[in-house]
Amino acid sequence: MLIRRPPDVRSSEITSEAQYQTRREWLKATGLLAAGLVVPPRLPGSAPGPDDDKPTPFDVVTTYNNYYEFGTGKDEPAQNAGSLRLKPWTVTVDGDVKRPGTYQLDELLKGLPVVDRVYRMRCVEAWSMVIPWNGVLLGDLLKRLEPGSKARFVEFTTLNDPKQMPGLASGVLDWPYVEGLRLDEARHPLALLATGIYGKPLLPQNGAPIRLTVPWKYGFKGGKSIVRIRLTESMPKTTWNLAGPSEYGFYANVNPTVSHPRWSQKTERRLGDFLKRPTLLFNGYGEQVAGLYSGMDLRANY
Ligand SMILES: Nc1nc2c(c(=O)[nH]1)N[C@H]1C(S)=C(S)[C@@H](COP(=O)(O)O)O[C@H]1N2
Ligand SMILES: [Mo]
Repeated sequence: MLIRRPPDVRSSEITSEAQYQTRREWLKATGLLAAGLVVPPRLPGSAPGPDDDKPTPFDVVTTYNNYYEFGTGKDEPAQNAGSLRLKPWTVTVDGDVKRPGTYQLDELLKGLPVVDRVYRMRCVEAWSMVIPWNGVLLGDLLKRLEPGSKARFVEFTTLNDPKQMPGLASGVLDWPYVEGLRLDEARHPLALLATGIYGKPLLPQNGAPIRLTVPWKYGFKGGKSIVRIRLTESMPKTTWNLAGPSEYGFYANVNPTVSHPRWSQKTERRLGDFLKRPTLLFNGYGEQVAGLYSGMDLRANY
């Protein structure tokens, strides 16, 4: 998704159908497929089975990351984020909200029910993972903070500390990293503020101590290491949208029929899989979330 320098959109992540055919042909030719020595690849377009959503191993989830404040390489966040100071951590709440303030994180979340959620995560770069999170519902926190009558959007700003984050020295994005949701999206019960992963406290490379996960949207909507939550009347100006408005929309709902200008979004590579799989509208969460967008043109509002 990087627009000024693309180190992480590897050609392996945008393997074409032609390459797919070649692999299949090769398997056939070597007789491996017929001999039952390899699991027959699922054909593109066939429905994923229940097994296909098994959690991506912990080691992969915590070493293959996008967190540009710690470097644009997938391995750099795990290498560079370990020393991130997580305590004290404050979150400033402002804008059109009845309980503004700068809160200690513990205080902000105290008493909110902690839930476990295993979510697919589809990066706009056409790879995906399945991640077991725990955390609090963003909707529960918003109820506590009481948005004002004019609030229609929620903006999230993430940590911008050059002393701790070597990637900030690069001009790869305009910092701080800002993301946002419409208020009704933010209140949807799938929108999670994650504070844990695989039953452990969240690791810095995954956005400790608190990050957003919005499983029906591309991964970049989930800002890591949040320090500010602002309720606004107008649509927040978000980092990736500002960087490449034709490539990264505000909505960023996973949608196989809306291509990125530089690659198709029809398929994805699930980390650990040999072959690509079809990408699902709303990342497979359409039954729950499609109603948020009824009457909206998803091609215009990508
Ligand atoms: N602050 C911040 N948040 C971020 C990013 C980032 O570079 N900086 N990358 C985003 C992108 S592109 C993705 S795909 C997810 C990756 O989350 P993960 O590394 O925990 O799987 O984090 C998102 N949140
Ligand atoms: Mo991403």
